Amino acid sequence: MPRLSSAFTLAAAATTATTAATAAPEPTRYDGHQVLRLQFPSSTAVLRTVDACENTEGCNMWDVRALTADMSVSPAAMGTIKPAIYASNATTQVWMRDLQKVIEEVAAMKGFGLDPFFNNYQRFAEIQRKAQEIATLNPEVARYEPSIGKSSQGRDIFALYIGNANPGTNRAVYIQGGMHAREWVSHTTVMWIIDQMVTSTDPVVVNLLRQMTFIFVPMLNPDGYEFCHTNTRLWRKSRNSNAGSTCIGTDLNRNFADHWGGGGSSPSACQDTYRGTVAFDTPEAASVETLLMTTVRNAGLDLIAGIDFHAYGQLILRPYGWQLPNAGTPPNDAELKTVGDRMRDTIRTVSGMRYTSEHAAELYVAAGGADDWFYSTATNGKMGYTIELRDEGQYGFVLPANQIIPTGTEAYAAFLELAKHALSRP
Ligand code: 0X9
Ligand code: ZN
Repeated sequence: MPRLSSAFTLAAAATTATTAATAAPEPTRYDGHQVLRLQFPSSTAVLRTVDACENTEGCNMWDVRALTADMSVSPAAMGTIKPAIYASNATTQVWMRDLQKVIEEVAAMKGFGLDPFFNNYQRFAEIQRKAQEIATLNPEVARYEPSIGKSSQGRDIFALYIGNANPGTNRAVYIQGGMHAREWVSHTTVMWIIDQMVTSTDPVVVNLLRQMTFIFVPMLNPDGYEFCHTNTRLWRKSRNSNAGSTCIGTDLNRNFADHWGGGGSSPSACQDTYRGTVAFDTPEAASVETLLMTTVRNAGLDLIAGIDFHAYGQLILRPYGWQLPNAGTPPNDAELKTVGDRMRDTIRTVSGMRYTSEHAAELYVAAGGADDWFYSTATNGKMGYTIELRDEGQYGFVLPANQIIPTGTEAYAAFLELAKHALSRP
């Protein structure tokens, strides 16, 4: 199957990526924006149309695959995008006719779980409060770390350490969510995994907590997340200002120090895949570097794996993300594939949902990602994954809150497979 090999950059829709720091905080509306799934006859046709979207105000790339692309298009942008779609011989499915209406409808689709926290998407302060509460209620297994660093707007990036203070081994696993602001189910999933682990009576989980340390950062990009709530639902990046540009933010998943600056990362501050001026020039990504390279190591912990939760697409992605597998795979690709496939199979058993297990670059090449850095550097060649959670595009980034618990439940099962492997691997 043809694969996208050249770099793509998610669109800098004027409404989402070029808002100046000083602009009045008018919430972005998406009235009449259509969300399209395009099916292309060739990968060059995909790239041409992605290009057209990127260069058109009001067009926003949601997802790109080998022969499909999802994008939202404003009524004004349609005049430019339609001819580009026809020229590329793509077939079009309209997944949403009016994104604004969908956002409003979805706001009413709350969950029905016992804990109201997981029945809706909560704001930063509430998620922070909940993380503190979990540590307070479970002092024997959990410790709240108020700040591993501050975001560019000064919010604390909090962490939770879970496991025995006196572990049977010094092995550790790192789990993060919320790097991309609009991928709200990634924040909730990390919180769900924490909540399930600390309350579990399952001997397997109790043993994992006795033997290992788990370090969770549920919200790596608090500024972007809050901005989604107050202004622009589809915001992706962080919220730092950029020297010499009026455009805001960095794609934190292009800001890590593994093949930084390579394919699929943009040098332009106005793009949604802007990589920053140098690796770790964002306080958010730098806080992960300090946590894993200094704090965790100084604590004598041996990091075995890092997982980075995202949405959407239902994918278990393993390294490399910076180069295609035909150009080379990690020396322990067989191990990474075995565990990735196991996570996929577990999800299918637990919820019936279909996830795909593959190399990250098979989705598209994108360098400077956290997963590659977890793999190569933070774990020194052991394990790194990106998990793209629900759904397959039906709601995409605006996944209804009644899917928070089902998504968390399947991801928790997958995570336990990785945790068990991290404990038992030689
Ligand atoms: O592009 C990304 O950062 C991830 N997809 S998302 O739609 N959540 O933005 C995929 C990252 C996969 N990993 C690497 N390419 N390293
Ligand atoms: Zn993401």
